[in-house]
Amino acid sequence: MPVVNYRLDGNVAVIEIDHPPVNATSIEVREGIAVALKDAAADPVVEALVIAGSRGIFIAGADIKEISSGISNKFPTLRDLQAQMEAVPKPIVAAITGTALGGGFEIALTCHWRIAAADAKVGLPEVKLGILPGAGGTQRFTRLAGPEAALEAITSGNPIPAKRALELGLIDAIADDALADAVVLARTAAADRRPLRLASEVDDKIAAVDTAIFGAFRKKLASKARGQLAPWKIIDCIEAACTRTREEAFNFEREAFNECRESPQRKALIHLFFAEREAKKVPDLPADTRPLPIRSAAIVGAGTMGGGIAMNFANAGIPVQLLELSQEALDRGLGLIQKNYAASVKRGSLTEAGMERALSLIQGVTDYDAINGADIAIEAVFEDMKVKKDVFTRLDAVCAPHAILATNTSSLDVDAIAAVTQRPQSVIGTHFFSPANVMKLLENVRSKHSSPQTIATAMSLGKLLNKVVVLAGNCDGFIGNRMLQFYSGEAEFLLEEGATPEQIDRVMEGFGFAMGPLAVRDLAGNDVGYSIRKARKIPADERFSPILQRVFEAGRLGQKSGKGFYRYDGRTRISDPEIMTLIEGVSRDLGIARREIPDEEILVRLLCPLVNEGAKIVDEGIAIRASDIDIVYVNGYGFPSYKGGPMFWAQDFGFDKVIATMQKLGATHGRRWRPAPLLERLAASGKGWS
Ligand code: T1G
Repeated sequence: MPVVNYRLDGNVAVIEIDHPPVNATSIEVREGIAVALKDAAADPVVEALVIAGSRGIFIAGADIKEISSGISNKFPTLRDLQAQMEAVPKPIVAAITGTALGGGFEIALTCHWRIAAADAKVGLPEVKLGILPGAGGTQRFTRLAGPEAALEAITSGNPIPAKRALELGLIDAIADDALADAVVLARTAAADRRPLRLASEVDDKIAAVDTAIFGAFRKKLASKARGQLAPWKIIDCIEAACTRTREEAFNFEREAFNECRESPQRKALIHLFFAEREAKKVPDLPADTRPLPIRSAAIVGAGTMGGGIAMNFANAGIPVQLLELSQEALDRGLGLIQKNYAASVKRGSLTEAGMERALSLIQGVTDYDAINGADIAIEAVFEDMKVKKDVFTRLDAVCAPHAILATNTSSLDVDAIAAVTQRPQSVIGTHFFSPANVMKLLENVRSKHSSPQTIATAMSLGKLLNKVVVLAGNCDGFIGNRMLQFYSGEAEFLLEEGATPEQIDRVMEGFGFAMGPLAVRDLAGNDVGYSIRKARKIPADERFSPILQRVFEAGRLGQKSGKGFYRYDGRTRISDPEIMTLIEGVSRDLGIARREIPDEEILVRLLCPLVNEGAKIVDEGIAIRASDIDIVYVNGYGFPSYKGGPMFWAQDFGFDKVIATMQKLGATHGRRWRPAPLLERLAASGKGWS
């Protein structure tokens, strides 16, 4: 099947890309466009051209697989096509439907004019892949829309709705039928001999730019883009568009693109791009499994988690009931939801109308009978098995027979919860991360009873609620929290041996974590951490450090009590000599001679246990694939995305080095810390995770 179709509509040549699923510009597509452009340029009948995409999408960009393989560099590259387009002495109009992203939008920007459907979106998301627009995108976008708009749009990589694109001058019109209108515009431009408008020659928005905006933007981006390469290179390219000659600036972008493409960050982010899509796939579900449509939801528990989960459904336009037995608790929960929305409106990320619409979809109720119409009921009550079993007994009695009953538990046994119902096949874990209305990760947990439809429905919440979904098997801590106990446990062992909270957190934040493990402890609450720790069953030959218990018993609960592993002024952490007295007391009680611990040792001893437990989780089938674990850690635990996740990091670091580290830790900490058999098998075979 040809991936590029060519036809004449009167004197207009229509070049239509037809390369499922998203019309990515693979080598075949690029070759097809090159031939079509040549034919159209040479054909005297053809007086104008239109470029369009089939199946409701323009072009989603370069073929990402080709960036990794290097085929995107093969002639004709996107830049070769653009040179060919700019040499055609006939009007070329882009008909944009669906999405025009990355190289796709760069092709559209090289056309003389652009017409988009009202619901179309354009954008340059390359930064999300650790690269930057490599086909003139930083230049043409800046020339048409100005540097301020370019800085925001290209460093965020977010899609731009057609209406906003029109306001910015990135497209020329919005049409009900973009293709038909593009043909008319092309034909008219030819008939009127309209001067051909090349974005690469437009310069009114790059003249006399106050270059101070670039320094200011770098300052604004400092914390968000910490440790990354592409965002900073993008700013440099946009600055070049405003301060260098056209040729110099285009060449500057090319060099910057090549530098980003060769970086390990591009490999890590493209790994995550495909991993996120793989994670949605559950191989053992029958191919004909269809998710249950979710037209309404009920959330039991109006605390922080329950309220956040309810907001997800309201934001997706799905009516949701929030159940609390006490009116006072319900009012508190609804008040918190209102406050969260108001904060978004204040930040400008939500309109007043949007807030009103979302709030109108959330109904507070205090009676279980009120939720008998929900398609899914999600329990988000106190993390106690008895309480959860009571809730599920009641849900089972009142909810519609088809309804899915989900628990938001972060580590309790989903099989045990399902067992109290008459419908265990409809029970599943849907572990949201706090704050649930912000965090992208949804860790679904299948019980041994969960039916294929129940699993498929939970996985469909990803698209429905704009979440990144992963499916875990049922075990203590599922994927994320099961691994976390080794990461935070090792942090405390390092404190016993001589490290300080400041050093450990500095090392891990320097690696790229949003927060170091001790700062996270203080954020989550050391009372919460200690109660989870007390519930954990560990082998007799193992121990946890007593540090967490002592911190808890000293009333150092973390941010909520003003001190934990640090003292707090609001959310600002301040070193506290008292905590070192406590830690040194533990070292003394254990007879450990404290020593200087190198940063590198801290980094390796914290990451390897994560990887090791992750390998066991894959080996046991709790995670379907290693890349799912990367998705969990990047989207739920602040692991730096540009490092690809713990399992991706380990392949680069070396399985043999992970094994050596775990042999050492296993010798002192006990059986569960010894090297995972899967790691040893892979190291022996020289293979990667998959
Ligand atoms: N290349 C290859 N495969 C792609 C792809 C791409 N650009 N985009 C999507 N796919 C696959 C994806 O892996 C999945 O495969 C299927 O298509 C459906 O994707 C020079 C160099 C377009 C908004 O970053 O944002 O241009 O799992 O599940 O939810 O400057 O896909 O079915 O086997 O995401 O409807 C820049 C990336 C590239 C856009 C559609 N472009 N794609 O979302 O479907 S770099 C991007 C998306 C570049 C130039 C540079 C989304 C979408 P499978 P999906 P969706």
